[in-house]
Amino acid sequence: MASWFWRKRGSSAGKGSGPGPTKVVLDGSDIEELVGNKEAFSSYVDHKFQELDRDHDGKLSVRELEPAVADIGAALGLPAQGSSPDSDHIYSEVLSEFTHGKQDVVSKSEFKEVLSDILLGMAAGLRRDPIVILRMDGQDLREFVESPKFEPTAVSIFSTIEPGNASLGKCMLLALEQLKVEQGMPPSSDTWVSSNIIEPVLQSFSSDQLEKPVSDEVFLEEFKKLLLGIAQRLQEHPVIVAHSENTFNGSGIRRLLSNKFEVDKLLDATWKDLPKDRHHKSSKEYLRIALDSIAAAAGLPPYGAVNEIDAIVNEAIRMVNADDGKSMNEEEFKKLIAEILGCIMLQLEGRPIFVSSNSVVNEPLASSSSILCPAPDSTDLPLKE
Ligand SMILES: [Ca+2]
Repeated sequence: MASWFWRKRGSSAGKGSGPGPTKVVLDGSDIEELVGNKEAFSSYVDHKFQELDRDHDGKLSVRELEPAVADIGAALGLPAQGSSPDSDHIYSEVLSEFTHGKQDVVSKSEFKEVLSDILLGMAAGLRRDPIVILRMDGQDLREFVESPKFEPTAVSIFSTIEPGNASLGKCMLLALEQLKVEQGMPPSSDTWVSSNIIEPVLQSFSSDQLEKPVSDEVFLEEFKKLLLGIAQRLQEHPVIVAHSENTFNGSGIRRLLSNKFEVDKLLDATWKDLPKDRHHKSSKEYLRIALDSIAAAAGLPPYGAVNEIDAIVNEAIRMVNADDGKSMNEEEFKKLIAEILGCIMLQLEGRPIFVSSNSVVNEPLASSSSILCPAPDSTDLPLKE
């Protein structure tokens, strides 16, 4: 996905062969434009299909679909297949979208239909929560280090590290974690960044020096050197970072609760799935599971994903005395859920929770994510602004 947008914005910015833009916002409008342009989308599908259909039998086997699924996964920001059961589950969902869960070959029209659905789904997600793609080439970092902001920032970071006997190396690594993408530093917790950007620069320091305890003056000087080294390294190996932000402000719950039909349908279905005793009652212990299954419809993250939200949910359950472990009938269940959602909504409206995340999407930009790159012969069509 990234490379597709990249080229588009890069060319429309009229920078020619110069360096690309350092910031691109993915808000889904480009995807909608491609899918909405019949001619361009058909030619895009033709090209992709041809590319995937290795044995040229006019159909795609599950094996032939695999690269497409991997690309869609990468475009969705998923880690590579096989790296976590959660994301593997999504990969198999994408695959079964294509095969409808049973077929083992897919025709071109089926491929086109499903691809269009998936792309539009992604576009809707991006419209809700845009992703900002940042190209970090060291320039912002150098500017930060050379600005008057650097010293006070570094001093305040150093003061939070509890120097004591900590070595220079340790202090600098801890300090790097506290620098932000806005300051030009890609996330140092990322393994690619750590081994390809930070490690090589650290090697230019003597190990003797790195192991010594450090004063704030020495720290300031050496940290500056480290950052300038990193900036230099980034210039040679720019890092692409996908930055996304979500604000949970209760508006999703308000929207849901204002639609009685949708709430009833959702709660009926949720109640049906809960385990019951022989009196058709369920335990209040299952309320949390029920809440989790309606989280997406209420614009909330899944339980366990955001600590601050989990705390609000726990507090809401406690506030309506839903944590007594007693059993409830269907009517009580619906009333409790509505009360809990109301509590969560008021909390979030009063104090919205902001979550931001950064992930490094380095290589795909240049090479892998081909499913969402334009076909060479249709390059001009979807690329027009
Ligand atoms: Ca085939």
